[in-house]
Amino acid sequence: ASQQDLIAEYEKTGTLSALPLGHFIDGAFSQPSHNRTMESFDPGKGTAFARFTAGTSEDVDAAVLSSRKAFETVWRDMAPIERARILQKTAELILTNLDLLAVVESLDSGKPLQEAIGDVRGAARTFEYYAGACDKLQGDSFPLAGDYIGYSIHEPVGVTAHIIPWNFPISTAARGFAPALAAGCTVVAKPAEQTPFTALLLAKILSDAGLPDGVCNVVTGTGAETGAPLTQHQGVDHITFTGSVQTGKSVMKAAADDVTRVVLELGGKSPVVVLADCDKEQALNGVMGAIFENAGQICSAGSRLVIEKSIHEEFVSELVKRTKALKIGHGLSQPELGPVNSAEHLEKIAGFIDRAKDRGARIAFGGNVTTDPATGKGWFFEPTIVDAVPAKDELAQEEIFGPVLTVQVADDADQALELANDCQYGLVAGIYTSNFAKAHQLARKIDAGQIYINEYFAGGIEVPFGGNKKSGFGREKGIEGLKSYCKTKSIAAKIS
Ligand code: TXE
Repeated sequence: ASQQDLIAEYEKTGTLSALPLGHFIDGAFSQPSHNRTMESFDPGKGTAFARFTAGTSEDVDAAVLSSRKAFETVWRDMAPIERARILQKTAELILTNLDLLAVVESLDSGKPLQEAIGDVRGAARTFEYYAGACDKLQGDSFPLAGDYIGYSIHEPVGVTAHIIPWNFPISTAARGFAPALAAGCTVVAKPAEQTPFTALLLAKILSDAGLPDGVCNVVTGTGAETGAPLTQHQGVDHITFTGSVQTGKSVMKAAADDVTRVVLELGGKSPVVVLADCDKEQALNGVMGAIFENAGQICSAGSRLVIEKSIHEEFVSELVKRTKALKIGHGLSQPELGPVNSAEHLEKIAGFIDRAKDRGARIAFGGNVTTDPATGKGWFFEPTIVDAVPAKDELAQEEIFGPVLTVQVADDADQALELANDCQYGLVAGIYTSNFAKAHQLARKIDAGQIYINEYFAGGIEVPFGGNKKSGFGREKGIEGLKSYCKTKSIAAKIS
């Protein structure tokens, strides 16, 4: 069905018939065990639109067992080029199903449809990238004395667990599944309970592309009832977790119990450093996208503008003008700013701003809970700019995960660097300047996993991604992301 047909179906019936109800285990959708289901909500309306299975630890056991069997009997030893063909076919089928995946993603998460389309295209690109890497996982050889040889090979780590958040459901699933599968690992995924559907649909697409049964299983449900049993499971060899710092810590503890490998991609409070010599138009566009894309619910959102004093007033007043003009609406109405993902999350965002107002914060624009102007419904927060925030203020230190930009004023580039680093997180930093040397000096000195110069969110699947400090550790994407799913085995022999 086309985008228009799907949207018409949703408007007419309040749901979509293409949505599955069960887990995806052993190559098929299962019936909900014990008839346990829960609701998924449309954040743009604040109403439920579909049900899905509330999994249990028994379901997790079944999925891990299935993945273990598939790992040992079929996937680990399949020729890399055969794996590559399946991943390449998956990339193609994701694009064939683009309309369905994008409409479901937009409906489930609330994000603007055009952003969801970008995410789905990105997921296809991720599979294409790792398809090409399957048969290039080369080892090394080592220079030993004459009568010895030494070499290394990269073996798949085994069964990999993927705990997926609600802000980028299909992107995060693809970013984990594709390199894991390319390396020869099998997958058990637990999508967020707010957004379960695209991971399920992706598992079905993988199966349609020829992935053997059990190589990719998806179990839905809450963090406590399915996520925790999965991360604690002794049959799991590697955990990829994307989510909050608090849950990340408990995942790391669970991993420690069994000495399981773990990659943690946690929150951020990323600075966008704008220096007086920048290209203003470029910087304004960058700052707007960095904070208002996906309503600021991005781990790498540029949520702190660190701006040089001499251009502060002029820059912020132009930002306010543009922010005022943003078209707010339901994700499927192609707005510039959609709702936030849940009622609880909206409350959390509002709490940050209410406390800031009590402290006398300078709200340059926005600052209130609102609704879709077309319907008076949904979980929306006004795009918000808070000016001249002190470095130690909660707004400059804590992840809000909403459309709220905190402005910090710096006397010069040195102070901008200090402010940029004065934070518990270290995921991303943006730099806007026309001075090449200054840009790269700052890039070296800012403590973050990735730096974007003169274009926020620059880069693609080729570039490794991950955090420093409380933003986590381990890297996803790129060849480094693939290596995370491999164990290096060194082999040395005496040949005389
Ligand atoms: O995260 P959780 P929440 C940040 C953001 C947001 C806050 C809370 O600031 O406001 O976290 O969001 C699963 N064992 N980020 O509560 O709890 C859960 O079911 C195993 C940043 O949604 O971390 C979901 O699938 N799994 C972030 C996933 O963990 C558990 C993206 C994330 O949920 C579990 C999302 C447990 N004990 C939120 N408890 C980013 N880095 O992009 C929950 N889960």
